[in-house]
Amino acid sequence: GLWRFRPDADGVGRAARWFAGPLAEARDMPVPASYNDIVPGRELHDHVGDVWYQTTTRVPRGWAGERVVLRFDSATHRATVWVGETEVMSHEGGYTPFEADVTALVTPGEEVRVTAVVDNRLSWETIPPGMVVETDHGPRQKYMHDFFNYAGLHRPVWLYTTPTTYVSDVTVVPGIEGEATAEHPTGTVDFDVAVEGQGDVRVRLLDAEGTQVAAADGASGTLTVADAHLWAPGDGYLYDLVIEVLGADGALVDTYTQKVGIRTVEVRGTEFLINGRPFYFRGFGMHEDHLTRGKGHDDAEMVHDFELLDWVGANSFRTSHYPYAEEVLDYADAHGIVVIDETAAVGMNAAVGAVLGMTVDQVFSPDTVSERTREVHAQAIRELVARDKNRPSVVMWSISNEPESHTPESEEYFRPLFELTRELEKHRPIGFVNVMYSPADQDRLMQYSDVVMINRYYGWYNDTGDLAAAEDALEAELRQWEAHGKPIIMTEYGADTVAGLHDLTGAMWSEEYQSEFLDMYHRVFDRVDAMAGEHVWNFADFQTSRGIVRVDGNKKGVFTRDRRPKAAAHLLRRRWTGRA
Ligand code: ADA
Repeated sequence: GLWRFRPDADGVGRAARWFAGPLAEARDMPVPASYNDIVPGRELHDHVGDVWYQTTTRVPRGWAGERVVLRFDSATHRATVWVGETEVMSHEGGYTPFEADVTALVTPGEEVRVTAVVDNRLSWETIPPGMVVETDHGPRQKYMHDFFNYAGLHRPVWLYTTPTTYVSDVTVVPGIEGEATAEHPTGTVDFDVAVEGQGDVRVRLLDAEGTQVAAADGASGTLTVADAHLWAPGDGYLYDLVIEVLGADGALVDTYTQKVGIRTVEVRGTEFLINGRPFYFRGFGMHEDHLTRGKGHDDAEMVHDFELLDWVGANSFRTSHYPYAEEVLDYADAHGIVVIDETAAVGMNAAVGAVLGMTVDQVFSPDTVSERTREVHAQAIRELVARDKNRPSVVMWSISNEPESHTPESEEYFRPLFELTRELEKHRPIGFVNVMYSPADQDRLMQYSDVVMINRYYGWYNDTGDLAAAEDALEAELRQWEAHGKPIIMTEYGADTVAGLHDLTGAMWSEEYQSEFLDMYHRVFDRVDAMAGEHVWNFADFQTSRGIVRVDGNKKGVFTRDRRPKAAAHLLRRRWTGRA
């Protein structure tokens, strides 16, 4: 709902103990939403530093005797939270959840005051990196990524309960016995349940009709499902793993239901296999980005975007360039949409930084992106995997978008992060997204990646306006990558396009150019056997910062920011669905 809100440019709020009482001189601010574009003018749009949020809510009387938890689905980029006057938690990283047990601080039947201070400042020790420069006109936020640094409480905040003995975690790893492509496959579900407190665990697997298909006693083991209905692209079939915790007297003390999709993911040669069948990624790099609410989650906007993906014939997307709201992943799980799940490690590239107005000689150095950044990055990977590990929609992790990847320093930075991701992840491929400044003959990171993911802009930033030259250059580079013997996914290709601008010569920025540009890429993809996917940049136009020369944001969307189709959307629909 509406929270009380107040920016704190001078950082006086903590010293003045603003959390200790009702927030004075506050205005109303919706949650979830980015705060930046709610109020006209630049004050909040360009705000640098802390903002304060506060709300009061009544704790239901029926919660007596329960454990009460306060959960923020995200706070961008770091936050500290108080319940009443007690500080309960702090969190770094803008796109993953955090929570605290607040049982001792709330009284069922009475009101509780929650205050959060949220800081949007990026530094060399945040993911994504950035910096704040002090100028005569006040602080300015500089960052090396091409999307607006929306901040605040973009996602829901929850007060929820559990019993005092409760299921605290569960990991499921699905599999298929024997031939994955068999007509009646036998599915397996490895499970591992953690319980806080004393209790015996019993698990039951129910199909979508609620019929029990397997069961077991114990906190870990493997369930076998004869004639399993597999989770597959376009068919988001989910089983319910019902976890029950039984007390000493055999009474049920907690129950938790985990959705499970039975499917396998495997890279074999240049093929990306889901359930043993080659999968070709069709879709987009996207953004959480809307008018007014910025990155704020909204179910109506989300469902509309998914309907547009379906209309255009997309089967997948990448969460460029940060973990998306959990509601988005829930929808993908339930509808069989395939997801490449990405951390917020975007902009670790000095060349990209230069384009975006930031001058850095070398992006990996003790003074810039360093070992300290790597610790924060590692934590971002841990939190992402912990959040999304059980999702059938997630078929691959991307641990960074477009980092410098041709220098020894970049290899030294990333090698431990690839190792960490492999330790955390037992059954999915992992990778990163290569930038055009680190081409095939220079890259040092692809050896650690299961799939070649590359972003290319031949015909836009390179061979600008010359699609014939771009076609040759693109094919030549794809042939080099093909020699790696791995599947290739073009994770970005696109041209800025002003909706409604038409030109008979196919001039850049026109709808004609965008269509010819995409057509050219598709011709090349169809000639290269190792291609395993095409994700157009971008699904929709999106907001960027003032630090980059753009007209009203990035216009590479095939839909406008208010989701009207450009001509290219129809072209993609014809290619991906065969329908006009
Ligand atoms: C990069 C980057 C994107 C993007 C694109 C562009 O490749 O990965 O975030 O905005 O450039 O449009 O320039």
